[in-house]
Amino acid sequence: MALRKTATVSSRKNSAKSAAKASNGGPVADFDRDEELKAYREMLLIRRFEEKAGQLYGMGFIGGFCHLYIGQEAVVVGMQMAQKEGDQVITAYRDHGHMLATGMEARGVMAELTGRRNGYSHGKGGSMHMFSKEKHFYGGHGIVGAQVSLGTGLAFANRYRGNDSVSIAYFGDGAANQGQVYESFNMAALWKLPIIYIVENNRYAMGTSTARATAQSNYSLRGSGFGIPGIQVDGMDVRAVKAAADEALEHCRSGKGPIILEMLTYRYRGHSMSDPAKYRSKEEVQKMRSEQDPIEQVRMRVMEKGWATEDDLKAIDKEVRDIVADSADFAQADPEPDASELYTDILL
Ligand SMILES: Cc1ncc(C[n+]2csc(CCOP(=O)(O)OP(=O)(O)O)c2C)c(N)n1
Ligand SMILES: [Mg+2]
Repeated sequence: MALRKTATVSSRKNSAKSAAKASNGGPVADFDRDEELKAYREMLLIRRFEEKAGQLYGMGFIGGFCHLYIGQEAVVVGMQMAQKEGDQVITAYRDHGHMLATGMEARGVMAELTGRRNGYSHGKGGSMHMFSKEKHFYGGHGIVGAQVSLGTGLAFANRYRGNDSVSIAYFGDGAANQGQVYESFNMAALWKLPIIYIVENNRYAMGTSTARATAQSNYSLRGSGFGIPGIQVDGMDVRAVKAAADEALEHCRSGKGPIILEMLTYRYRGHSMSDPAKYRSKEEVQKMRSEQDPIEQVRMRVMEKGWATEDDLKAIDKEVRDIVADSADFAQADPEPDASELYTDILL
C-alpha cells in the first residue's frame, strides 16, 4: 500500500533516508550498524520481558489484567530512537513495552506487575497503571481513549510553558473510534499543539477486527476534518517508524501543530491473558510472525551486511535475558506493600 498523506507535512530532506523502502512503499531511515544493533537490543528486551511476564502470569505471580505487546515492538522502539529528552509518552494498558523503551527499569516494571513494594506504583497500580515522571512516562490507562485527551493536555502544557517538548499519545484502532479522540483533535488543531497521535493499528480491538468495526480503516485520514496531516507507516519495520518519527517530531517542533502516525502493526498474543482466540486463524498469526517479524527483520539485515555474527547476536540475547531474569527474581523476592500503605498515594 502506498504511503498516504492527507495534507502537506514538513520537508523530508532533513531525515536520513536510503533507497530502501518499507513494505508499504514508505521511506525508511538509513540505520548504521550501531542503530541497527540498538534497535535489535531494545526490541528483544521488550519481547523477552513480555514472554517472562506471560510465564509469571501463568504461574500465578501476576494478578488482574495483563496485556502483552509482543509483535508491536518496532513501534515504540523506532519512536524512542527519534525522541529527545523531555518528550512525553502516554499510552493505554498495553504499556510494558512503552515503559521499557523510555528507559524505565525492568525491575520496577516487573515488581509492579507482581504487586510488590518496589514496583513503579509501589505495587498498587499493576500492569495498567505505572508512571515515571523522571522518564516522562505518563501511564498506563485502562479507559480506552482517555490517554488521547490526557496527552493533548500534556501538549497544551508544553505550548503554554513555551518549551519545545512534544507529547506522544499512543492508542489503538479500537480507541480511534472513541468520541473524546475527536474532541482532542479539534483542540489540538485549533491551538496548534505539539502532539503526535499514534494509532497502533494491530487490526483488532479485543476480538473485533477493524473490518467489522470501522467505516474508515485508513486511520491516517482520521484527522482530515480538522486539517491534521497523517502518515501510514509500516509499523513492523523499525527503520520506517524512525523515519516517520523524525518527520513528525520536526513537524511538531516547528510549530505546525498535531500530526497522526498510523502504525500498521500486529499483536501475536491474545488481547489479554484470557482470550479465546476464535476471531482469527493460527495461520494468520503465523504468517505475520514468519514474514514480518520486526526483530527478525533486523537480524536478517545485520547478518546480511556482515555487521554482526550469530555469536554477537547471541551475546545480546544473553545480556537481555539476564536483565529479564534479574527483574523476575527481584520481583518475586520483593515484599508486598505493608497494609499501612493502603491509603497512601491515592485521592480520597
Ligand atoms: C471506555 C472503554 N470502553 C471499553 C473498554 C473495554 N476494552 C478494553 S480494551 C478494548 C479494545 C481496545 O482495542 P484497541 O484500541 O484496538 O487497542 P489494543 O487492545 O488492540 O491495543 C475494549 C473495548 C474500556 N476499557 N474502556
Ligand atoms: Mg487494536
